[in-house]
Amino acid sequence: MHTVVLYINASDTLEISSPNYPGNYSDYIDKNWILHAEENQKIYITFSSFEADEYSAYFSAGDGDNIYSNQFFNWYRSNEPPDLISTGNQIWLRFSSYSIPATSGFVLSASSIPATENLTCAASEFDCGHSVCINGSWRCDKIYDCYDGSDEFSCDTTVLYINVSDTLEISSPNYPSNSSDDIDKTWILHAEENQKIYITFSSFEADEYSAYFSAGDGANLYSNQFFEWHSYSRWNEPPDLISHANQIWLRFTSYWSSVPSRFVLSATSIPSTENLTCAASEFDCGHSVCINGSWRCDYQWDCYGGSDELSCGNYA
Ligand SMILES: [Ca+2]
Ligand SMILES: [Ca+2]
Repeated sequence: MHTVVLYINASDTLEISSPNYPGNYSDYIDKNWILHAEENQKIYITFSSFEADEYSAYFSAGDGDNIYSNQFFNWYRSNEPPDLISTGNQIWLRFSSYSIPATSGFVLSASSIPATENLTCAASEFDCGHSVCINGSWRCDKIYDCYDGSDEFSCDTTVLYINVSDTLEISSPNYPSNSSDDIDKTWILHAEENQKIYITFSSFEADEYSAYFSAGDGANLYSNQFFEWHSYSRWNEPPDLISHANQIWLRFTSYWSSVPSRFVLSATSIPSTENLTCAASEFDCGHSVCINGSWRCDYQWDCYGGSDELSCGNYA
């Protein structure tokens, strides 16, 4: 690893380019820059050129002077990267290549700006957070542009309402056929006040590499997650679930369509006073999730967070 440390005076701009620019960068580069501005300044990065093959190079950045810590950006598309702005007065940049390239790499400018300045995304842009604004047309294009992937979140979402005591049936896309290999589908279920949502699977088939199912409380996808299912040999036996309040989100992703990846579940609105109590033969994952007791301490994570594999002595 080759690291260059640079200092930028207030209002100054430095130009940084990939090794050998404008010639092609070579393979197996791992070059880092750590930029320091003065107190009460931030560092503003803007690219004037970026040509990197997605399979041959990778650009990343983060706050502070610890490479790999506080990362907020990565880029491996061969199109124009957005402007970046540090949170404090230090930023690290990294450019690595890992195969024979046919492209020239990048040129960027790093400017020291007052810490009071921020980037605000335009209406035509998507806000990745951390003052990173991408082209709005890159939202839901099945390519992850934001570091946290948020530009691809909630692109295929169905919102459903369940009346008191009613049951809805939800199945994977194309059921009973297998899901295609690029599904990322979410459902947000709402019950009435003082109700909860009870989920029970009547069918679940998937290979551990072909699909992933997760669930959480509330209507904010990816928040308050309490369940995931991708166990090695247990695809057909997910436990029942119950929400804490009157909303739950469910997510199903499918990566590989040549093996079965499909399910059917029922979602029922039940009084909020009801709970699941695990039987003596079951292990209690918490949050009313009860798994087969024989799955305790068997080296596979079945509970979300892996509580069934804690205190087993297996990893002592
Ligand atoms: Ca995208
Ligand atoms: Ca287990």
